[in-house]
Amino acid sequence: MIVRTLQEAEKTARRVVSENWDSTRLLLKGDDMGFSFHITTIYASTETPIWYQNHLESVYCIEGKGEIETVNDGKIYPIKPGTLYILNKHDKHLLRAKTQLKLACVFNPPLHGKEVHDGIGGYPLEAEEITD
Ligand code: 9YT
Repeated sequence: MIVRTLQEAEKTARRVVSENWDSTRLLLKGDDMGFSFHITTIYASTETPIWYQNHLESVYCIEGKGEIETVNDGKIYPIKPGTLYILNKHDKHLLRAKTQLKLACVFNPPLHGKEVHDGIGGYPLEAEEITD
């Protein structure tokens, strides 16, 4: 059994900060669960290009207002509290935050810990682990 709190994890290397977001990675590859689980804050008035070619991700909105645009077909999906979006096709997309967004994110395969987006908005399969 493992128990962690967001409040404690935020004070450690589990909180990874990028240009448009920060993300506290509460459950990682090292926990051997087959997925990782993160609480992510997307900063207000930002647009982030994302393309997870190596990962599947589902994202549940806890707080805030925004939208996703899928790049291949130009479709726009509004995001509000209660919305779950599921990137089941490695969908290349733009994530727009109108206000600050709080998101709960699940990744398969799990992230190792220290990943930040590469040039096309994705993560490599290998990365430095957080082991605390
Ligand atoms: C929604 C999304 O993927 N945002 C980028 C950060 C990511 N959730 C992460 O690395 O935790």
